[in-house]
Amino acid sequence: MLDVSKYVKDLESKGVYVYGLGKSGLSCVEALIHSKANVYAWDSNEDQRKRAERLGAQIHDENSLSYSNIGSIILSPGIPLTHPKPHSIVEKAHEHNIEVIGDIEVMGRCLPPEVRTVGITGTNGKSTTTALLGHILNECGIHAIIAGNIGRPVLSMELKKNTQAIILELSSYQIDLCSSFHPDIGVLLNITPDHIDRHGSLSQYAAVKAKMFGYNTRPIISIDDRLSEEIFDIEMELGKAPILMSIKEYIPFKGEEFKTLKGLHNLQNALAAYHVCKQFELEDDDIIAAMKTFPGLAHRQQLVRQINNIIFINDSKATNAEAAGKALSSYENIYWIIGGRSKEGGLNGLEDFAPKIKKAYVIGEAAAEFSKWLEKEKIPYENVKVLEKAVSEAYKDAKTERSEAVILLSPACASWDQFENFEHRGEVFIKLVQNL
Ligand code: UMA
Repeated sequence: MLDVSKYVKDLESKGVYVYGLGKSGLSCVEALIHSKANVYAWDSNEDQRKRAERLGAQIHDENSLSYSNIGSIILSPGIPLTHPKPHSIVEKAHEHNIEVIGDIEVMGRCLPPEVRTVGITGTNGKSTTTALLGHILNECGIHAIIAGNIGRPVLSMELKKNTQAIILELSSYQIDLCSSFHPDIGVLLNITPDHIDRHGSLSQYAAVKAKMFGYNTRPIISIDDRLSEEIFDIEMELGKAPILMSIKEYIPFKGEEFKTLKGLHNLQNALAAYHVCKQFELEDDDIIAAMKTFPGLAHRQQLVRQINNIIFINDSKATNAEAAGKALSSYENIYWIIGGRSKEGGLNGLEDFAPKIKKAYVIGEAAAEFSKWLEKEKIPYENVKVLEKAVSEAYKDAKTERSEAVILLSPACASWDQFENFEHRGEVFIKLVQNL
C-alpha cells in the first residue's frame, strides 16, 4: 500500500474521518492505520463498518463524532458532494470548517515527486485507455502502475523503487474530490451526457472534468466533441500548449490491425495512449508493437465463450447508452441483455442500431422505462427481471439462428440495483454462461 505518512503528519495529530467504506474507503483506512493515524470511519452498511473496525478504525456515525478532533474527511466517490444535494456529512464538514477530499488527493500529497502521474478522464474509454497505456509503458520498459476508477484504489498501490509512472483513471467524482492534486499529464477523451444527477448539469459535469488540468498539467485533449473542444480552447488560451488529438486527423498507426482495439472509439483510446507515450519519448514502432499485444479489458466487450454459432460477449462496463452503442455497432444478430438502474436519457440515441437487435432481455429497475423505448423501436423484448433468466432465454432464442448470433450483455445502466458493481454483474454473467 502507499505510504501516507506525509499526509498524516500534516494533520498535526488530528484524526481522519473516512466516510464510505467501499473498496476505496477501506483502502484509505488500511493505509492510514499503517501510517499511525487516528482513524474514525462510517458506512451505512454494517458489514463494511465491521471490516473497517477490524482494520483498526474507530466507528462513529456523523452525529457521535467529535469534529474538533478531525483534520480531514475522506469521502467515497459514490457519495454526493454537491448534487442532487450535498450529503449531510459534507454539510457538517462545512459547518466545522473541515476539508472534504478523496483518496486521489491523499495520494497526490504523498507521492514522491519523481513519479510522473497521468490522469485519464472522459465519459467513455477511460478504462481501456488506462489499461492500454499501462500495458504499452510496461512493455517498453517503463515501470507503470494503473489505478483509480479502473477498480484499483490508489492507496492500495505498491510503489516499487523503479516505478516511473502512475496511470490514473479519474472519474468526475474523483476529480471533484481533489483540492490540490493535478496530474503531470492529463488526457480528456470525450464528454457526453452522464452522471448529470451528480453534477447538476452537463456544463457542470464538463467543468469538473476540466478541473483535472492544473497549472502544470500537460493537457492532451480530443476535440471530437463540442464540450471537449471548448476545454481545449480554454487550455490554449491559458498558454498551456495542449496536444490536440482527433480521430478525423492524422493517425500515426493508420492501417495497423489491433485485435483487441476494434471500432472508432478504440481508435480514440489508442490515439490518446499514443500521445502520452510520446511524452515518455517512446518510438512509434515500439508503441505500435505493444498495442498489438494488448490483451483487452475484462467486462469491456470481453469474449466469454462460443457455443457453435453463438458468441457471448460481456460488456458489463457499459453503464450508459453511449457505451452500449459502441458494442452494438460492433456486432450483428444481437440478443441484447439490458437494464439495471437507468441513467438520464435511458436508451435514447441507440435508435440506429434497432435493425441489428433480434431481441432484448430487460433486467432490473429500468424495466418500465426501457420497455417503452423498445416498443417504440419495434424491437421484440422480454422483461426477464434477473440476469439468470436473461441468459437462459437469450440462449434458447439464439439457438434458432443459422448464422452467427451474439448474446451481448451491454446493459446501458448502472448495476447497483441488483449487484455490488459492474464487475460483479459481469462475473455473474460469465458464470452463468460457463454453466450453460
Ligand atoms: N455509503 C454510505 N452512505 C451513503 C452512500 C453510500 O455509507 O449515503 C457507502 C456505501 O455503503 C458504500 C460506500 O459508501 O460502502 C460507497 O462506496 P463507493 O460507491 O464510492 O465505491 P468504492 O467501492 O469505494 O469504489 C470507488 C468507485 N466507485 C464510485 O465512484 C461509485 C469505483 O468506481 C472505483 O473503481 C473504486 O472507488 C476504486 O477507486 C466504480 C464506478 O462505478 C467503477 N465509477 C463510476 C463510473 O465509472 O461510472 C464513477
